[in-house]
Amino acid sequence: MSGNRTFTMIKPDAVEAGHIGAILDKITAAGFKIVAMKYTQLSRRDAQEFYAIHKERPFFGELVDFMTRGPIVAAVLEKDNAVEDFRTLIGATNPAEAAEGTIRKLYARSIGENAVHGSDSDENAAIESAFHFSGREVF
Ligand code: FUP
Repeated sequence: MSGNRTFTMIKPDAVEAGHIGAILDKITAAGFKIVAMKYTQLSRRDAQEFYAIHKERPFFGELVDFMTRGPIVAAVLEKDNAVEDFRTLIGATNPAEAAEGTIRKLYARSIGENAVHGSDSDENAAIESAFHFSGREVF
């Protein structure tokens, strides 16, 4: 089993569509405890830094436009094996390929506007959590 924390964002598409409550329900019903959470909006510089790994990809400009166009919910989640179990709960990046019952299958519109983020490793979970939260904001 790997680490017990991961980082998530409810993305602008899902916030706009009014899905914050339903998505948080799915997350807590799956056994994740919320140990930090905020309603916020990314600046262009924030989004460029957060997604720096994708900066050479053709979709980078659209990704930054999308992630900055409205508010998001950022949260740190705790559960045994958090990173892997949360990736299972959200489903594939492309909602067309996401398993039935996953958050992306239920709420995502497209590969670009895919409702939620989930860290892909323990190392990135720690980096992404520290990007959004100071130590005293995480419980
Ligand atoms: P994931 O880890 O499932 O969030 O997916 P990636 O890290 O591969 O991609 C990060 C974000 O880039 C996705 F959430 C949406 C965007 N993206 C696209 O817009 N097009 C693509 O082909 C791949 C990713």
